[in-house]
Amino acid sequence: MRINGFKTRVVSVPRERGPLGEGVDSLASNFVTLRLTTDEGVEGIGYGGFVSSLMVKALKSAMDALAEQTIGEDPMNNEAISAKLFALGGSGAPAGLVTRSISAIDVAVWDIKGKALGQPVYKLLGGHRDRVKTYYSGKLWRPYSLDELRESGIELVEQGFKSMKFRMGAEDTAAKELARAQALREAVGPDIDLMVDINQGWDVNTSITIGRELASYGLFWLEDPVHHQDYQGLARIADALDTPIAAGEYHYGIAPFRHMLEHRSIDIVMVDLLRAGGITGWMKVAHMAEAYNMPVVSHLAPEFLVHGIAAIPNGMTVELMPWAYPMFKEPPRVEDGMMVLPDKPGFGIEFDEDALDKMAVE
Ligand code: SMN
Ligand code: MG
Repeated sequence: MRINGFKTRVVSVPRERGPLGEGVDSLASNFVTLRLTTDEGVEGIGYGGFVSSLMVKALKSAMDALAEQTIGEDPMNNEAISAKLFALGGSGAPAGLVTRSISAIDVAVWDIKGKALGQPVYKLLGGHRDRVKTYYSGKLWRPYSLDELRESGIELVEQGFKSMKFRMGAEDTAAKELARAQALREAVGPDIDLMVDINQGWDVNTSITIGRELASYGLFWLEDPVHHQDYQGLARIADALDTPIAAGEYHYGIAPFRHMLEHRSIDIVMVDLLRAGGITGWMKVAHMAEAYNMPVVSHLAPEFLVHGIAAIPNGMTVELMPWAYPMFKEPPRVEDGMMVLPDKPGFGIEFDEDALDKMAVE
């Protein structure tokens, strides 16, 4: 079987306002959808995205140029395809749009592998379980007022979610930051797992000072308190606090995870699909984390990463960020707070072409 063609298109998908501020790109997510075809009629899908509207056309150009280079390749050879594309995309230090493009192509390649072999991707990757914990992450953003936090938290509990993530990191005093945690905890009660994402908003001392106060709200994890490359700073925070520190979403490729793990910067390893290099890179990080006795959590793209978390013994929970869901016919189901793996071959999801037509840019 050989890859014999591809199709990309740019779409702008409306969504809940947020995440971190108001303004341009706060009401829609931009994606480049990818269909990779083969001479045997098997087709794989993927997408690149989570980039600004300014960059999305450049992402499409990069993806087109790299996808062109997969023509004639055997889609079973994901490592060979990935190595070839990284070399062509700027061997040495590829990141940014190059990695995001290669990741999308890698996802489509894995979709083809699953469909050609008649197996869901999570089984090809290891098949550790067929339903996984999930937490809701598409609300409780930074621009929410305390009242909005309370109301949305209660709504999510009413919808059956036992676990959810909110945001802090932009208030001008520690008291205002802490008020957010207090408001949400009081609203949802003691039995709901609450994660908090700081999105690199604090420095080390602020993280330790506020982090100690946060302990009384029983948080499930504290995410990205400081700049993602401050490996030693994160390690100081992780040492000082009992609340587990989660980080990893901002890193491109696999080597930064080695540094975070060696420095004991984190307690929970968060891996982004599009920055890690697709499923191929994501799985390498997941296995590296296992060797350090650490759990892995997914970042964005739940429709694909539910397969990664289900495949591995150290998969902890899937981030339910529904931003890409309007592009698909049947996004993964959630039952009793658990995401259920589709039993169809490949990733078990299909683009909704009518929806894509309506959201197409140009
Ligand atoms: C996040 C990152 C990118 C887009 C939206 C939200 C956030 C998360 O850091 O962890 O979900
Ligand atoms: Mg985050």
